Amino acid sequence: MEIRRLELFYLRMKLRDEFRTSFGSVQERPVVLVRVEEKGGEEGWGELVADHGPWYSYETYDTSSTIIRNFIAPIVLQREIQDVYDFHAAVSRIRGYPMAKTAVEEALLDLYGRLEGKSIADIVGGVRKEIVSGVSIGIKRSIDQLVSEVETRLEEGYRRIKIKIEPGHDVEPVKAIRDRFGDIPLQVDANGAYTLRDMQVLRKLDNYGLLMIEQPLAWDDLVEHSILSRKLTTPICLDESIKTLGDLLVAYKLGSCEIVNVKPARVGGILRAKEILETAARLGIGAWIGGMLETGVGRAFLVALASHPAVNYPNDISASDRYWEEDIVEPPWKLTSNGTLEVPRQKGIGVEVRTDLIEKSLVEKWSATK
Ligand code: OSB
Ligand code: MG
Repeated sequence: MEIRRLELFYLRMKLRDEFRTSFGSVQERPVVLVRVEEKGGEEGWGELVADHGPWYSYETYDTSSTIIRNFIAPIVLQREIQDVYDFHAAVSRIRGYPMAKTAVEEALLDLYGRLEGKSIADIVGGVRKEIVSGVSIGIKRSIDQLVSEVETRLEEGYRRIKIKIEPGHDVEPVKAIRDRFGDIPLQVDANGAYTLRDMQVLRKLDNYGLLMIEQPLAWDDLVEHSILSRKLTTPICLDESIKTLGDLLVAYKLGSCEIVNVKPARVGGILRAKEILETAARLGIGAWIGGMLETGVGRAFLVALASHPAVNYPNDISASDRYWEEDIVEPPWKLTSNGTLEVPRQKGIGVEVRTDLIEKSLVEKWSATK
């Protein structure tokens, strides 16, 4: 693949509702889309999911897009990238910045798929026709508001509910949801907000038959999670703590988690995510695909990964209208009557990128040519 142009589109997209986690709140997401174009004119699209601030990880849309501009784009434009494995080898000199690498890798994969007539699901070894869609619900102003949102999402057909928790907002909301909706598939995500000193609360949460507790302890910890995991019956799922395949192997040896939330942007790419899925399956670790409030572009890659046979829990991949008034892809991602999303089999990401809508939210554009 001879890439002749790499472009970044900086957009500002308003979320339909505020999304609050233990590490902060988002109302408007800075979206950076990557477009690559090869010498024959074919294109590929990817998405940078880094947020305004270094809260979920150290990456921000600003620092990571600078890494793309100054270091990744020159690599892609100056040497011939044979395939996406070649891209990974070439960018391995850059330490860290998995979100920046993922954004460009996605664009190259989409391009490769379009050139070869393969879907992203084909490329990652996906086998399912549809994937199970769960929904992630942020921290609300009141328990009533939360319960009413859960009701709406269940009516829409979502197959599993995840709520965000933090100290002071944990047992009470879980109890309220159980009291109102009974034994629905329910899990919680703390984004690292607790410590082992919070055992009392964590033990209480353990009594609610949750599918899992996601990232209860520090974002970079594996040891304390292994201690906690021995004290709880609810499975521990790790998100932030698993940044590489090596982390997953250490977590396995230590017994830090029973389940892993696989996000391509956190582990440095779609192919890295595929490796982690395959290893999780081999080790008997449960797996599902997480999200980062993606637009329809990033969502396409999540759907493709979720069609992998190693995925055995519902995913944080909701329909476009859960976050966006108007998504930037056609067709937008739609929930089926089964609470699933269909896996496209057309070449590349399988949805059209609406450049007219990109223009509407565009703040800045950057491009580099060979
Ligand atoms: O921890 O899974 C998380 C969103 C932004 C940052 C971190 C997380 C999330 C979500 C939302 O939970 C998942 C989604 O619907 O995209
Ligand atoms: Mg999480």
